[in-house]
Amino acid sequence: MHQWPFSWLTTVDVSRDGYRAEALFWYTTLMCVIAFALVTFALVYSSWKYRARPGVKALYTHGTDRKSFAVTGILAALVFVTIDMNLVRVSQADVKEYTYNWPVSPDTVKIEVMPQQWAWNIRYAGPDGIFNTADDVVTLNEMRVPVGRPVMLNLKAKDVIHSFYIPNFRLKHDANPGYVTRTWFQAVQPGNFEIACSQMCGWAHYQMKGDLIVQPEADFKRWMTEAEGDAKRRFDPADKEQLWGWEWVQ
Ligand SMILES: [Cu+2]
Repeated sequence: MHQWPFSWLTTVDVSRDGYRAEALFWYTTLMCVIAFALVTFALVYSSWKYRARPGVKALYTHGTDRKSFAVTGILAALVFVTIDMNLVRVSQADVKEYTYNWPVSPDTVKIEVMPQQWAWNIRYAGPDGIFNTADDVVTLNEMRVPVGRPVMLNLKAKDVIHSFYIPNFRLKHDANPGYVTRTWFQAVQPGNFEIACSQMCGWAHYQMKGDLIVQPEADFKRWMTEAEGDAKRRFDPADKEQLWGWEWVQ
């Protein structure tokens, strides 16, 4: 976990990979601040330097001469190479090392998430390791994960487009009706964190909140064992609605 100079302005980052988004965000922000300061300075300075004075006429230009074109071109190229290209370079590394680098270790926690207007349905495979069976552990607006283990999500919306957002992990991922999207994260410290929907999905969009509870391994195991017992008791073969899960997409 890295801390950035302005991290106190935002929620605490408790993820293994959140620093990637942080780096892109703060780099972009810093560069915009610098560019804004330079442009403002140039504007104020030029207004003062080329102003009308007694005996001197104000200088006006539309910047259509060769020299102005050259200066503008060089500055634009400089901005493009130092800011945009660098962002592409850094984010390409993130894509390679994180975004599509799906966790493959056997201790990966797999969770299916089906948001709907306006709640989060959460599903674990249960003891058989297969999704959409009677022993699945299903919760509402509550996702529990162990600290220090990769968590992989399969997302699919029930009705409209939603977006799974966990600010403390710098992670946002769309959930669409009709097909499965995937993402993953890993927590580095325990605690209770917010799950929010970051896609305007109807009038109660703002109420669409869930809890992400990150627990020490032993606590998580204890909860899971208990939940698996409950799952068996609660399953009602007559209720077809409850099997809303799908075959896991790795
Ligand atoms: Cu939503």
